[in-house]
Amino acid sequence: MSKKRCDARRDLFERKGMSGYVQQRETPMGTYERTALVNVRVESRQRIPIGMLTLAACVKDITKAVVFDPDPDDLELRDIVDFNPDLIGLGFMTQTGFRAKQICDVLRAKLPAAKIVLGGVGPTVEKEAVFERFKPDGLVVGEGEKAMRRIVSGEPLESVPGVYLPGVPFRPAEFFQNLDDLPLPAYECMPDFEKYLCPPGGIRGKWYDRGTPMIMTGRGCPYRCTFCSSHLMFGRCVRRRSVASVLSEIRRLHDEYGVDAVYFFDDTFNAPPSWARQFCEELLKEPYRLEWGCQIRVNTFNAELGKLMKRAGCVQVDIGVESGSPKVLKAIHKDETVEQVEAAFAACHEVGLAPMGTFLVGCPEETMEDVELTRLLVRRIKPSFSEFFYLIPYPGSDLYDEAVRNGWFVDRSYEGRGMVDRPVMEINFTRDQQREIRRRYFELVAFRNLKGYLSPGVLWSALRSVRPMMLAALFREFAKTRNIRDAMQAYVHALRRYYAERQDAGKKR
Ligand code: B12
Ligand code: SF4
Repeated sequence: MSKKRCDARRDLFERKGMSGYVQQRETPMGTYERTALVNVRVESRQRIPIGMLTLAACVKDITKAVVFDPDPDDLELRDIVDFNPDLIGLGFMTQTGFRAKQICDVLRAKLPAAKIVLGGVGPTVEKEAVFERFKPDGLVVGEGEKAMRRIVSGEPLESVPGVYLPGVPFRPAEFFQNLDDLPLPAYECMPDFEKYLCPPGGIRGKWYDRGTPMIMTGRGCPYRCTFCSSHLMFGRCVRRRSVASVLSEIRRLHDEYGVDAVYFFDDTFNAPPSWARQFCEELLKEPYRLEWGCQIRVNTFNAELGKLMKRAGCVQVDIGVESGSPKVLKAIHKDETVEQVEAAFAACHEVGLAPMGTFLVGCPEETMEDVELTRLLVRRIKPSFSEFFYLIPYPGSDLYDEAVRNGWFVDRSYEGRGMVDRPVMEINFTRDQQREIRRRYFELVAFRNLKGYLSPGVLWSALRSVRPMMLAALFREFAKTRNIRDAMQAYVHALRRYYAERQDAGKKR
């Protein structure tokens, strides 16, 4: 490709911004004809890979971009190999690094001519180590859209801001100051996208025939929880899309895909609360009725906002409570108080929003007295749903440095999907003690959780959707693994397949 053509295209890109590039051209103009964007997943549960779809949207006019989301046990990667890409983008978290390496090795062997570029939070927080382990052609640190666009356009990797290459001076990635300049996720770049629009969806205790696709309304979080590494990707300053831009994404999902529920995966939906308020007011003016869930912080929430959210269709809010002990909240820099937690849950119950609480096990400074404080708090606030996680330090977070400094780690492999189910540090409690604490927490909320999931509406919808192939998948998996969780996942997999096939058949008719 001539330098002149490359420069001309770059000029255009600079002038028009990325949003000008949403049309898929017949003849791609980029250096790479076919780009495979591969989402790395270790769970059989599929969620729409919003990051990869946004990357695809930014390059699809200059390359044939296809987003793949291979199953964790797919070792052949036939779909990707058959696509025969000349550029492969692999996106992964620290947690999914081992599967990314597997995919990288398979694709290298089967597609030796293709260039491989890594990106996502995993490579971002450990660029040197990941580069050393994968030996890719390039590694993108931070937000990937602008860098990916430059790469596909044919710019030498070493001159692209955001690309890390050993021995080459590193320049941080350019990011979108105004998120409205980002194109909407390119669902059409995922061949089996319809498979992801499937019940029950991610809002607990609800059943949506088209699932609950994920929407990000902003990037960045101003808070400083020690266990979080989100700021390394999106910074500490919140950038919000305009309400109009978010509504256009919802409208598209509603009009083109029949979606009637979504989940907002922003780090904090109500930061700042003024944006959340404006969003609800505008959503209320839309002609359709949408149900939705989101993640909120308690220090910027009150009954008035809750009431408005409820009126605008919000049915569930997820709240990271973490602990009922002021001492522990302080140790993890949560910057919220137990009183604020109680007030927020009371407000949710008052206005009719189902609050889900997530809590941590094994925090710094946590003793049995603090565990007891958490148990008492759970009793008082009565979450509609509760989840309890072991505290896991991810590279790049303050907690990680603290854990290394203090020798708290007992398991640093980050491998396997069991990661989220096993303690990896011993601070004040042994691993067995942490397992016991978590078991007792779950005992405390078992009835409430069950009651929430087994609402008559959900049960009826679930029963109506049962098909022999799903039961067969469930029993087959249980016979193979003797693990009820794996069996349930196989069931959900079969359910998704069934819905996708039904939708395909519907389209053909
Ligand atoms: C949604 C989400 C999830 C969803 C996943 C949805 C999905 N489809 O993937 C669910 C709920 C499943 C999830 C689970 C977990 N998550 Co999570 N999750 C998030 C969250 C809130 C948003 C991710 C997202 O979609 N962002 C929006 C898109 C646009 O960003 P992105 O995906 O990062 O992609 C951009 C860049 O990374 C880059 N990029 C990505 N891939 C590629 C590839 C190439 C080639 C290039 C060039 C660029 C590039 O460009 C993209 C566009 O800018 C983030 C926090 C955050 N604010 O990002 C945490 C986060 C990613 N999760 C995190 C963690 C720890 C987890 C869990 C391990 C938690 C747990 N203990 O269970 C599990 C792991 C699940 C698993 N088994 O793999 C951590 C990751 C830390 C780390 N070092 O890896 C984060 C950062 C949150 C945190 N508190 O620190 N998560
Ligand atoms: S855990 Fe949530 S609130 Fe805390 S810093 Fe991370 S994104 Fe922000």
